[in-house]
Amino acid sequence: MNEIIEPKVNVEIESGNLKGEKVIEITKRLRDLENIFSDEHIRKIMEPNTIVYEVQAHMPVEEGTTAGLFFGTTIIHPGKVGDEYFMTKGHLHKKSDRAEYYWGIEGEGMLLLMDKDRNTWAEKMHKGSLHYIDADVAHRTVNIGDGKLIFGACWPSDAGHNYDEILMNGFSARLIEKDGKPILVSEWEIDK
Ligand code: M6P
Ligand code: ZN
Repeated sequence: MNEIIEPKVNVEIESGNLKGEKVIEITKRLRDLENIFSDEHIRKIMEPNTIVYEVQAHMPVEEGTTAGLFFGTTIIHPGKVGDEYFMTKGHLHKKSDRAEYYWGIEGEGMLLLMDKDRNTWAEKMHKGSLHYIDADVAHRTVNIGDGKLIFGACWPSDAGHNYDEILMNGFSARLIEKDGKPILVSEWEIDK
């Protein structure tokens, strides 16, 4: 039968907000982000319910399904733990040959990328910036602005998340604020 139907899900282009079927929502608060920021002592004395970031994802197939795609929007709130900007946990993909796209929707940010040899670099994110994240490159997003950082993402449904490597060894560099500006500092340069 020929049928014309409404879309099952909508993305508000200006905000990235997703509404409709099969959209999941995740909120990460300071209390969920143990050992992510450099200064655990400061994180622990901050209000644990503070929202650091929120993720919405349209997951039309079950996670792990081959040949499907997921589409997400992430909002990182402005803030810092000490002099380190609010950021995502960061991950590699469980399937190390799966790539991903990110694009900037609102705000000012940085995409922190780290290759297999632990070389870390940062790409500026802003409205309209497009980022192709190569397979096997660890990725984390950082809000360096005064307002929300909102970005979109699209990744294969069988990519999966590997958080262990980052939790254990971190990225080899961190984005911190110095004299009111973001700088990328190597892990060994940060005094604890
Ligand atoms: C993007 C995608 C998601 C990821 C989210 C938050 O939306 O890459 O897969 O979950 O950012 O990042 P993380 O999982 O590292 O906290
Ligand atoms: Zn990813």
